[in-house]
Amino acid sequence: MPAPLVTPPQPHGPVPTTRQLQWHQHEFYGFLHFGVNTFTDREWGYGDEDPALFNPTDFDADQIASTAAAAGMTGLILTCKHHDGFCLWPSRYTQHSVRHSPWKSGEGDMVREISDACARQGIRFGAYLSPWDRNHAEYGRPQYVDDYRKQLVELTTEYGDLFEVWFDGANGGDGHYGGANETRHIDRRTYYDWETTWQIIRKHQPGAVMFSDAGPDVRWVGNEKGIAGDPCWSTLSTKALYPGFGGDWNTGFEPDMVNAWASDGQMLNEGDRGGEGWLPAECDVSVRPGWFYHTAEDDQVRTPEQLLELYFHSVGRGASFLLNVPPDRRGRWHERDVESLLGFRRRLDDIFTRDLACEAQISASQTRGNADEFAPGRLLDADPLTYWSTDDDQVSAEVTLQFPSPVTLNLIRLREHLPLGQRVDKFILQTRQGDEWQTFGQGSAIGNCRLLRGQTTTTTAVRIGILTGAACPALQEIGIFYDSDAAE
Ligand code: FUL
Repeated sequence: MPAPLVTPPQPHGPVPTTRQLQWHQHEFYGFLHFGVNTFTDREWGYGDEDPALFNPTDFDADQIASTAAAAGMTGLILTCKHHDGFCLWPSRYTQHSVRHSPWKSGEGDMVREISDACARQGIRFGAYLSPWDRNHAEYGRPQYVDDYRKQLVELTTEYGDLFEVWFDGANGGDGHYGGANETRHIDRRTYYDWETTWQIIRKHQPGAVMFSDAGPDVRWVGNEKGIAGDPCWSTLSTKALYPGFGGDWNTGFEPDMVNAWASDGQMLNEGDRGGEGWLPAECDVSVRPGWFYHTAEDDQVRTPEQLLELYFHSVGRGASFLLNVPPDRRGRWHERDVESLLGFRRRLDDIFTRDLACEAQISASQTRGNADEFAPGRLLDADPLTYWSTDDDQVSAEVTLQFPSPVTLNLIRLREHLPLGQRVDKFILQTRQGDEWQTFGQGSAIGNCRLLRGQTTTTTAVRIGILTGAACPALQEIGIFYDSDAAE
């Protein structure tokens, strides 16, 4: 007789869509701010810049993409158009583009070159298309929205698969606007009609997530410092961001981004346990003070150690780490930035290559239906489809790892099985010291990834206690590491 089938736990609360689940695996990827600002030394172009200014002297998409891959980035998001309106591809819907620059005699297409180089390096490509366009004569009127959508169609149909489409929130105000040189205000609630605009991406790039301050797929973390809240829930009270919305959250569509702007930064930073939507956070931050390259900032590049801190504060709290590394006037990543990126990657490798958990005997206070498919060994099999779980009424539970000989550790990683939602509220990590259990660390919220650093400890056993939760735990992974540099 075959053993009776043990049913998996029911999902708790909101759960990620397939595209969000795939995005969660990306964790660390790069941002490329490149355009006329690179050549004018500005952060926000006015829109009247001469396209002739754009002329990288030694552009090398492979230098950028191969360094990104070597640094552990899983993708690159390019500012195809920033607020100044200059398009890095020869868009049919503006004159303000690479077509009118001396670079490759107007025959160049930077979006093509970067997306192709990403494909060659086995990393993903994403597009940033600024809704605000300070060059476009029709900005503020219906014609511009039409052109904006056509540009989105170009980007989503002519450059292969995108993993993310990025909409920044800056909008309105003064600009060149085809020579009008005036201030134009838009009604944020209605002007872009985002619901219609987003359908373009859903239609042509169903696998791509869309980022804006409040989604629909990925939310802003509420600051540009690269720091997620502790805890940082992937769920959010989208109704608080969009009061009055009566739609269906499951479609992932929201009516507009307006209330996100007026929203509580803390809510974006920490999320909301009990929120109705799955809306995970992305931490965007630059490796330098500015988003665009400025020679004057060459000695202000973040160090590998600072990047590692950002990693712990973003990926380590269940969010993603979007690190901007701006190409310089040559059209390459500057040597100092490359050095930092590769140094950061070496640190990650040093820390994460040896997972001590794999050397332990693992047991649990309870296993769901005593079934092998939910056994604690699933925490160590590196398979994202498997997890340890307990019976429905066993919300508090614990897992113990027993080592054959003492190990030294100072970092523990936990992952929840996201298709079943965020279930754990509070957990504690302990190490065995003689006859006692000592607290190594504790926290609330696990989600995609939770990294907990603690005192360097030598021990023969580690215990993960799930103290409270909204439903029985479904833990996907535990990793135990030793960062020798942190121990010094
Ligand atoms: C903001 C923009 O205004 C900045 O220039 C930069 O692109 C940043 C990532 O997003 O909204």
